[in-house]
Amino acid sequence: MTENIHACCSASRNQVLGKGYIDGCRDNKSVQGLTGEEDLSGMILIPRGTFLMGTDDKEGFPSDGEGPVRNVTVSPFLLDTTAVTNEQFASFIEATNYVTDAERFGWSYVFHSFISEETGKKVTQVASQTPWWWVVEGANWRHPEGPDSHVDERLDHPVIHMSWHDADAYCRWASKRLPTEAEWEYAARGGLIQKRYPWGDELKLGGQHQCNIWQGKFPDKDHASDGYSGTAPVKSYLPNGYGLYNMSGNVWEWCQDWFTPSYRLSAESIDPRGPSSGMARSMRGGSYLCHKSYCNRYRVAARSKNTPDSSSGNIGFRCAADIVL
Ligand SMILES: [Ca+2]
Repeated sequence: MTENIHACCSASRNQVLGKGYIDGCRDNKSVQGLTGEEDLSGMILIPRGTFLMGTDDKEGFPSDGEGPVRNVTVSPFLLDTTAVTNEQFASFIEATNYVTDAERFGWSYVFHSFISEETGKKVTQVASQTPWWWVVEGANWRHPEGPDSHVDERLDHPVIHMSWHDADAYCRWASKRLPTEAEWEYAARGGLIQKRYPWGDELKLGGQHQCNIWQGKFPDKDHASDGYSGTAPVKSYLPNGYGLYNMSGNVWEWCQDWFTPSYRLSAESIDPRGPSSGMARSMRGGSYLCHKSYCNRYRVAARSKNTPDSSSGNIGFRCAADIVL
């Protein structure tokens, strides 16, 4: 698989078009181990190790910079066992009165099928390359589908509509940091070697879904046979070998690194931290919108990116931390 269809993952703030563009798209048929015990802060020790990072999988996207497979050594660190939840993020807001980028801009991208009829009537703009992302005024972490929605019933779901700035601010408040891409991938693999997913090479195990992605024809109908349309609680499905939940699917997770497809070719082999500058930050893990027919970036080696001020209803994060000796 060599086609780069990056834009499906999420949209950037600078990709807004008039909503009338949607009508022109509706007829487009091509749119288609050794782990520490979890500590009191919900983190777990990921041990030092050298692993085979990246993939040359035929299902991968070489133009994303997934390959070549190379040896990378990662120092021990702590990682949240789950994505940061709405409940956790609410504590941060209560303590700091932080204003997220979605609130500052006054809008965020919401997937079209989750928008109420009332809110939809007010939508006038969509993302240019991904018209299923509608610009919803008043959409933010607390109101994920717009002003007439609320997270009250989803406190154990991952917080969404997170920009990289928001994720970084939360991490700093919590005396943590975002994981590097190398840390994220090493942890996601859960001790397995060059497997496609955190649990192995097959998408289902014994016919059972292992993650929250899309089933059906994207972007029209999600059959949600994995149990969820939209986000799932952060401890849904079985954890991987390191005790980490939902490293595939559910929500994209911001990483610390700036993104370039070529960095891997010159990266150091011990604790690579990404390029020194860039236009977009890396994201990992895929989301509830990913589907094999369109964007199979719920593989552990898959990569995506977005500008650090962008947010949408499928972007969250989890925190890492250094080990203090
Ligand atoms: Ca699903």
